[in-house]
Amino acid sequence: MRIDLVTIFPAYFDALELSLLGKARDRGLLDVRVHDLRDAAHDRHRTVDDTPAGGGAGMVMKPEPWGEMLDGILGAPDAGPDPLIIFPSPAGEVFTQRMARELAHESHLIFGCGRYEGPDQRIFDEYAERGRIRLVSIGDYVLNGGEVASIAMIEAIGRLLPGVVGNPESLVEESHEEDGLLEYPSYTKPAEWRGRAVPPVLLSGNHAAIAAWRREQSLERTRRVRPDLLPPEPGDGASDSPSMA
Ligand code: 6GU
Repeated sequence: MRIDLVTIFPAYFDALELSLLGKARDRGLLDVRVHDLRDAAHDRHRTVDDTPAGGGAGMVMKPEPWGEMLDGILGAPDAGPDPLIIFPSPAGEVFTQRMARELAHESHLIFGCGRYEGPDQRIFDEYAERGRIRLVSIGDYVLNGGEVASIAMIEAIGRLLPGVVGNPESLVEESHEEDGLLEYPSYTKPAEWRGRAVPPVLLSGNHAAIAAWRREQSLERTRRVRPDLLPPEPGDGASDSPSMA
């Protein structure tokens, strides 16, 4: 997979040289290129922002540097056949494991990292007309820019690429995978630490009992901290609430 990143803080993406993703890059599974948006700003101060039309607080990113940078990436001879531009934004659709799985099938992603109030709307309009663009949020809170959100998404997507994670089975039994439940708790040796024992069933060698215990732990944890992930129980529907009677 090819990934281009456009940012005014390229150093954020040094983190993508570490760990599994760094190894995936060394092995040619992932081709990451970081572009400094200021390289496409040609005034003496390399200005990328300006005051909002109509007034108000904050600054808006000027369209010209974004246009030049994105045109350059999209028009390069080695661009993918149908690149997808992602603009991290708290105003976007919410990123999920399902979206990570979808995006892992793309051949070329371009992450546009906005700062301030984000890019001029005409950037979205221009590139939506010329190709594919999505605004994506990583959750209901506000970051200072798209860089950290991009790193989170790239890690979630990158680890799903074939060959990136050594043992593909370790991808399956995880929170949000397969059954949509949270992961069960994990233990290792020693069997007792500070008076706390590993649950005996895990040392029993009884694989069916272990699987049943893990399933129950997943369900209990999901009910407790993320009941929104569980399928609605019969009788939970709005149509059979008393107020609808
Ligand atoms: Cl993608 N960007 C910013 N700036 N804040 C966010 C976000 C993205 N997702 C959640 N908060």
